[in-house]
Amino acid sequence: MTRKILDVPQIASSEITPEAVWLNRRNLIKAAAAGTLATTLPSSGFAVESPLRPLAYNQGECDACAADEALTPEEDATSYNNFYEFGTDKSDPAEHAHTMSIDPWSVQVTGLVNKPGKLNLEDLLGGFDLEERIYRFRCVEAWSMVVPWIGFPLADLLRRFEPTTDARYVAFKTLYRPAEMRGTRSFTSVIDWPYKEGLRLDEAMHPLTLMTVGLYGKTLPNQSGAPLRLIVPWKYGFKSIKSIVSIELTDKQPQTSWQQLAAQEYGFYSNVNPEVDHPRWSQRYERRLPSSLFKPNRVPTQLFNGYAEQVAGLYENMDLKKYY
Ligand SMILES: Nc1nc2c(c(=O)[nH]1)N[C@H]1C(S)=C(S)[C@@H](COP(=O)(O)O)O[C@H]1N2
Ligand SMILES: [Mo]
Repeated sequence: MTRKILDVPQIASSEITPEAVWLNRRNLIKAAAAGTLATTLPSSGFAVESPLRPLAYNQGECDACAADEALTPEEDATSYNNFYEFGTDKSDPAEHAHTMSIDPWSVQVTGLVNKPGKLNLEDLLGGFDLEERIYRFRCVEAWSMVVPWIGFPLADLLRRFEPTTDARYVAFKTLYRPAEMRGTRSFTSVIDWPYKEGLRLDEAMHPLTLMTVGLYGKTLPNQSGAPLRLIVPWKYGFKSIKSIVSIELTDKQPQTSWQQLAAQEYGFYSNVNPEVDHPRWSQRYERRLPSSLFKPNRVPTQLFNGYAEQVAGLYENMDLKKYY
């Protein structure tokens, strides 16, 4: 698949269904005639590739950032994905996630907060100081990448809603819109939708925990979790929930999708740890993308994915084998 770097609305005709090609062409012709190109692209219901917008950001202050490691090429990071709402093959999200409409978008912030409320797309892209953070990202399936994410600390968001003194955990939910998510309609779909994740409040408030709105200088493509996803760099990738619509502060540890599916394999903490194997495979090494059969690019996995200095204190008296 070829990706296009877009800063003006364009249609990648190779990636959309024939109906959408037709519809978009019709709209483009109408728009060109009316001189209102940007506002007449349909915003919901049809397969439209969202234009990626360039973002203004600062270089993140982050001694832990993986700036000395080679970045994974953007093409790999955005064509080899997990986003089960669009299918279970690695190529499914890049192929099908364009069917999700992300504008308008809103995120509800509820539960144990003094000021419950919501944020819309403009608030997310314009209401916070954005910074770039180059992080290692390690999937539980033992592949990994190095990505320049753009976002803001989750702590900045949570503080605006004022968590109460009873709040202990943060529960997240992904958009669930079956009409736009073919994977959720599939007979082979195993997840009890919507996709759910959670963090302890101190993990959520940690400065490395990033609310992410972009990568490689631009807004997130849909397959990467547009318009807003979590990135928790010291945990396995499935904790980094995509396309978030709900954030709820709670006093009880929330149920997560992967725990619900197989609690003995996927724990609530899911900290990257080469000493704690998955019941069905070792976690000692990882395949750094791009990785192929002939050039696997195997690198040793690090405790807390290399962020131990920053985050080990969160788990001081905990048995990491028990709380996997
Ligand atoms: N809503 C949702 N979020 C999700 C997933 C998913 O299937 N649905 N997959 C997770 C997994 S297993 C991983 S490894 C990362 C993958 O992120 P990436 O595709 O940007 O590499 O997203 C995580 N977030
Ligand atoms: Mo993953």
